[in-house]
Amino acid sequence: ETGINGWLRYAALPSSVSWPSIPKHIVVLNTTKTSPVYTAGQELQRGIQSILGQGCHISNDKHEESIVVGTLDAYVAAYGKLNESVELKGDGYWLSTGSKTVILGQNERGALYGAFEYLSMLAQGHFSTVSYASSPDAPIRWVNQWDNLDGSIERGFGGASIFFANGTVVNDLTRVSEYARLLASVGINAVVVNNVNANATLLSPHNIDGLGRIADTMRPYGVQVGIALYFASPSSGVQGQANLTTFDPLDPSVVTWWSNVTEQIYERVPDMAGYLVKANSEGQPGPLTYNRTLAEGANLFAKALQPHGGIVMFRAFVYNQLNESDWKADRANAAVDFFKPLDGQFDDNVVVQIKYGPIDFQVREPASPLFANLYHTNTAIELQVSQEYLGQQTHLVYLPPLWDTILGFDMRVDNQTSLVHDIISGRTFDRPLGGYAAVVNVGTNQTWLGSHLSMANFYAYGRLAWNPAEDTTKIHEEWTRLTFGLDPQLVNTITNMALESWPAYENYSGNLGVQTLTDILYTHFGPNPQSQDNNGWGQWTRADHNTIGMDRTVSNGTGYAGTYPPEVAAIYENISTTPDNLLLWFHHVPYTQQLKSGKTVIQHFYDAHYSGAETAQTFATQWQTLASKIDTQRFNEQLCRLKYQAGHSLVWRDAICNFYHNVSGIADELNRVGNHPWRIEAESMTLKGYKQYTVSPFETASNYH
Ligand code: BDP
Repeated sequence: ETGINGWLRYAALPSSVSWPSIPKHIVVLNTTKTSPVYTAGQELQRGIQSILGQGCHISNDKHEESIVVGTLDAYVAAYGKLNESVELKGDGYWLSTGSKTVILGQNERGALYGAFEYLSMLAQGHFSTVSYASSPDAPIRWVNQWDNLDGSIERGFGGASIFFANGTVVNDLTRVSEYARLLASVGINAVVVNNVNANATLLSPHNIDGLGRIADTMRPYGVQVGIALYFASPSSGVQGQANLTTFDPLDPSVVTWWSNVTEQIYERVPDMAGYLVKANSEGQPGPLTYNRTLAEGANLFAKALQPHGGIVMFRAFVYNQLNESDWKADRANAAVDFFKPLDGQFDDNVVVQIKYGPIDFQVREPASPLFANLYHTNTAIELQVSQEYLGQQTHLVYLPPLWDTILGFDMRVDNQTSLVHDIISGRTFDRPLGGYAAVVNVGTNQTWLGSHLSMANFYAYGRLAWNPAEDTTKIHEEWTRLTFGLDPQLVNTITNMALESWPAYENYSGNLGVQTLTDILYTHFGPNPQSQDNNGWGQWTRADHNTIGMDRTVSNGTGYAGTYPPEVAAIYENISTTPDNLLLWFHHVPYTQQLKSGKTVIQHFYDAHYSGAETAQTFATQWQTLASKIDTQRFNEQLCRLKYQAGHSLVWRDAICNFYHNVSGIADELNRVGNHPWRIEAESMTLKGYKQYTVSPFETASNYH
């Protein structure tokens, strides 16, 4: 198997599982081929055939023993009222199984979600009768692709774009349809198809037609298309559009330009989801270029979209490069600095899309304080399924436990319980819109993400966006059953590896809240601790010979701790109440500072790096115990990655330990650092087809080479 079907393989149930009789008729309450209800019927037929080996007949005639799928309204029109009182929110479904199985959506895609849920039960061998309603926690459940029109993908680790090549939309959209199927199966309702570092040429009439073809391909799955915009498009000379001399958001000609282009898009894509905008960030133009506020910039698009029902996802990832000699400058403060004063100034169809932490998708960050500072603004969280700083899919890192630390974090707004997931769902501040976005970056590789095991992150993202309270271990078990099989040993082993993976990665990359210590300047891969300092990106360890960590207190530091509501701010302000795993995020301390565990900071560094790398050594061997239970191709491909991770975790361990050993001059109590246990030196091997060279940064090689 290549992995192309992800968790939708519909593998035949093993002979050890027995099941009750399943209806052989599928009644589909909408036979229009572009309808998600029609898709649901097709999917049910395909799945039941494949999982149970049972053929089903699809029709819209009534049958006593049947699976009925459609919207709740269509059902009531055809069959009369349901016996139960069913309350569904937007996109929700009702599922009731038995000799008559009923799958009803609040809308068309809700019915499709219910059908996928039913098939997931069958594929996992669950046949007990159930009757329940399920509705998503939030209306916005999007993914962002960072695809460029030339077919490359920014931070994409699974091959080239499935959407674009040579400046335009590809002809063969088969993979786009398969992607929509995966997305719908976990409740994702829209995908922004192009990079946030956007290109204006997307807006040419030819490319608008291409977007139309993408939307037509995804519509049967209930997945809407959105696009990322280049703020300066009006003056970029887009072929087929007027070319202005300005992109000032308050200039009437600019306002007209955007409303014209938006109308053209809706003519071709009547259900376009909306726009995603990265402005005044990392060199991108934006409203600040004309001394207009970010809200004025966002509202420009909101007004163009409003008549069509579209929404603007406006990114809070706005920051200026900082001057490192200014020790009070702190990039972590940027989002609150920029957006808090604008609270209440955004139109109702604007959603501020906030990365989960204040910096940038690091292995450990506190929850972004911006979530707690916008009372009158819709918000969404931005997660990253692409493991940009987290091993780029060559390392196994199961991310949901990390996301959980943010989604379940209590901000104590106005001294009340206010979990991040309640803020983004709109509950806390009574907002009409909100939800989730994740950078996913699938590519043409048959595995989608480059690694079979990374697909668990994609799957779990959808499940959590639907229900953030769901247990992340259970989600992983479910994914494993669907992806690899029902054998309990297999499910336990892979889930165990997954649960160990984020703590291990944090341990061998960067712990105590010091961030990943990964190369920050360009690749974002592999250790490069010194690149964390002396750069304008503001991800600083502030390490010197005696001390380490960034003082973000109000009393002595950058003031960042004070951007949280008072109860949380008080916790982070003090070393004694700051959790160890964020100590160096908030405080600048001596290497000899004692942690709550009783260890010193530096000894914890050494121990954690050794222990993380040691755990990583076990992944390949745990995987190998499953050799007879997994098909050869997927087994071997994953094994290769896990072996790579085992080796690379040692590179990480030694690079970081050596670096801080050199800087601090403090010995490892266990005398391991510098001795490189388990490591096979390249210099002591016979090099065939390899040559020696000097490695940069030098810490990544034990002997500079
Ligand atoms: C950073 C990525 C960069 C993105 C940026 C963003 O390295 O490629 O353009 O985030 O989110 O993490 O805009």
